Amino acid sequence: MARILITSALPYINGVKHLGNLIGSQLPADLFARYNRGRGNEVMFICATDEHGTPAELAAAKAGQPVAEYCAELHDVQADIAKRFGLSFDYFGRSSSPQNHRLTQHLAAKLAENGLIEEVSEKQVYSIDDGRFLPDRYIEGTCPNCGHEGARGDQCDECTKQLSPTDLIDPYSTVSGSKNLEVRETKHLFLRQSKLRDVLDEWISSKTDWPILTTSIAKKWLHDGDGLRDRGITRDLDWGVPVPGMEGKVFYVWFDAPIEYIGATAEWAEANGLDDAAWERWWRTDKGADDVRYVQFMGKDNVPFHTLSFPATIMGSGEPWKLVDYIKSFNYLNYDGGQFSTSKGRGVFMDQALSILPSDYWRWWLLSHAPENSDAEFTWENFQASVNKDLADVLGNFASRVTKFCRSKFGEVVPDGGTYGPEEQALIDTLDKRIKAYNTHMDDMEVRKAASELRAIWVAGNEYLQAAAPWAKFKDDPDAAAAVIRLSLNLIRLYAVLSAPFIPDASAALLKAMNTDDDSWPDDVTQALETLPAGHTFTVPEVTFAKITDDQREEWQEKFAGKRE
Ligand code: B3M
Ligand code: ZN
Repeated sequence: MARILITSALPYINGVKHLGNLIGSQLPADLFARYNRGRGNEVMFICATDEHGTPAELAAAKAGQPVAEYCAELHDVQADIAKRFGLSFDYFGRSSSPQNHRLTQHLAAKLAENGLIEEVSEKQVYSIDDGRFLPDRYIEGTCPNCGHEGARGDQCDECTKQLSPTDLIDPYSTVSGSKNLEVRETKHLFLRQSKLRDVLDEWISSKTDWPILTTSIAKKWLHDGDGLRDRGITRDLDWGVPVPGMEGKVFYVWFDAPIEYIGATAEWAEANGLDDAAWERWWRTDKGADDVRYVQFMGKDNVPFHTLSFPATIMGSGEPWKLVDYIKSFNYLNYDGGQFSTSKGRGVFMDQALSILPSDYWRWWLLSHAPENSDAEFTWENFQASVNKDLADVLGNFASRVTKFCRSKFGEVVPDGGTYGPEEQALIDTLDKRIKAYNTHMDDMEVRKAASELRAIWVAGNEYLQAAAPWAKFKDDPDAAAAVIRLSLNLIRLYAVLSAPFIPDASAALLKAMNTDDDSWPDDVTQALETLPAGHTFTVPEVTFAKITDDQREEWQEKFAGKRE
């Protein structure tokens, strides 16, 4: 049994996330967690809300709430929606937790001990009217690089140039709109990443099994321009992990957020009444984590921090913390010819998706169209066609035809009689080959290839049923019909087990209809197809997947075209 540690990029606390965020990290991470549990591996699946930084403070201010209250409320909202999407985290933590505060301050102290923290006096924009410094998203102005108005203090979304607040032309405070600003000296801590450039470069170069998307982004940051620069890790903000000895300063959100992967595991231990050893065995190679395989899931824009800054923090601490073994990064999902956008409220958001269809519909479409090697496009036409075909016409139809025919001829019981012939053996051989391919794609986190193999496994059953035609056999040879149905009922159970990582609710419903809790993974197909013996009772499942109608598709296309209400 392997030990698999899985973390998904932490969603920012501000607001409900859209489907593009979901498929970019949490959902594929859940697929991998469920698959590994299904294979009998020990899994620790961690995520949390990313609660610090200007996104949190600005959103709380907009909501007219104290930021701590806002974060507590939105954490619960996001946790509830994640649950309803079947995201099976072992723990969904909060980066504002005491555990993360402790760990962040501890690691910063270790970095300082090892000479990797430097106090730098730098110029920051101060708003006289707001009585505060304006870091990152507290200030906007015209981009000096491309002239885009509304560039942020940390980045211009138009030309993606990394900016500092003092770079902006004609800046204004996003808190009050005031232009009554001045540049003042302020002291900040810098992580001396440049001193770790070579060891990071060597580490990245050793990751020969990583997707090119991941390593190419890391190499770009390591070698472009003046290479990996020292990075400010503190901010003049009130909300965040306080910097010991520096009044009015907190750690930069991207310094503490990845540390929350560890923090949330410590939160999990506390929530389960376990001691530190319970979480340290996942994160400390001197305390049992040396045999752990650690896999991270994220969107490509998060790759730089996960391949450079966070490893720099871990390596620079000089302590035996677990480093990531594999990073699975994703491109973007676009929406109906444009971009999903949280700030512009464009696209389908997780709560809205669940209000119109069960999560399995979304899980299946998003995973089988995951933006792995290139951006992907959500269109309502494609969504309707894929779901209706794959889920309703193939999987759902197979389960319905087999169970209803059996009920009409033999009752709701696995029929006895008949033996398997060459057709059955041919099907078993096909399934054996395809299940082995499915396992390989899942082990390799090749999400689309795995989905395509699973769909082919469903199709194989339908083609077998069509060819075996038990309804025709029954007239002259009921025993032969019984053998086909007995195998097909067992195939429904097998489909439920294999499909669970993708569509957990439908899989559970099919297992329940088959009146079994045997969800053992099919290492031996012949044996797996004998799990439900003759005489085993079952019930005809409800309609597993109702089709999406054209009217529904048109209504939803209209409803989600514009700004989120
Ligand atoms: N909160 C997600 C984002 O950039 C960011 C990920 C943190 S993972 C430690 O949208
Ligand atoms: Zn620009």
